Amino acid sequence: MTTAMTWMSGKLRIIQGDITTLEVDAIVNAANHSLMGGGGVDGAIHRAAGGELKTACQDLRQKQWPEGLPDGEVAMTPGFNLPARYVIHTVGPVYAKTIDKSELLANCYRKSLALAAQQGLHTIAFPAISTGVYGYPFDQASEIVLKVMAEKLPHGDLTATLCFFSQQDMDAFRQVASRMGYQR
Ligand code: AR6
Repeated sequence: MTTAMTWMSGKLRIIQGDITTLEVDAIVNAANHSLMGGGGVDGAIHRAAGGELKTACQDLRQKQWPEGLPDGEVAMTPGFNLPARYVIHTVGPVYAKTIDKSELLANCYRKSLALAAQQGLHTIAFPAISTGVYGYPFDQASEIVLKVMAEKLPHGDLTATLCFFSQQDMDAFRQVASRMGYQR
């Protein structure tokens, strides 16, 4: 894992690594509507958390989201075998060139932060939601993330980590932040 970099008075940090190894209050899962697991970071989180996570997700589906978790919504479970205490599951939008889905992606971040704050948590880590299988252009997604963090982090008690799976993504994010004028 490379050294972390921070913005926003240390409240936003970025690292390169595997989100399933992070000892934070909550990690965010880039899930799908079914909440039943999948590939990418979703698959990694389910594997690392163990089978109890799927049972907890089935329970959420039955009791709260019988039609599936909509885009931009969030739902929380324990972290089970993960070092993180909780998993906040969210569904990023599938990218479409002709439809502006930026608010849906922003909502994944906004609502995760709000839920974490509401639960009294202090540390939360996000993967790069929607930028894998769901095809959201990485730079556009990064701009959205930075705007939400700049809007929300100053007002609360939360420290957010953006966990990038590749060094290339981490470098690209850093460039977007500098282009947008964020000072480290
Ligand atoms: N730690 C951190 N980041 C990771 C990890 C990991 N262990 N594994 C992958 N990534 P994706 P999406 C990065 O495709 O685009 C699933 O099948 C990855 O490199 O996981 O929101 C779900 O079930 C990329 O940068 O999520 C949905 O069906 C980022 O995580 C669908 O994929 C997101 O890539 C969701 O697609």
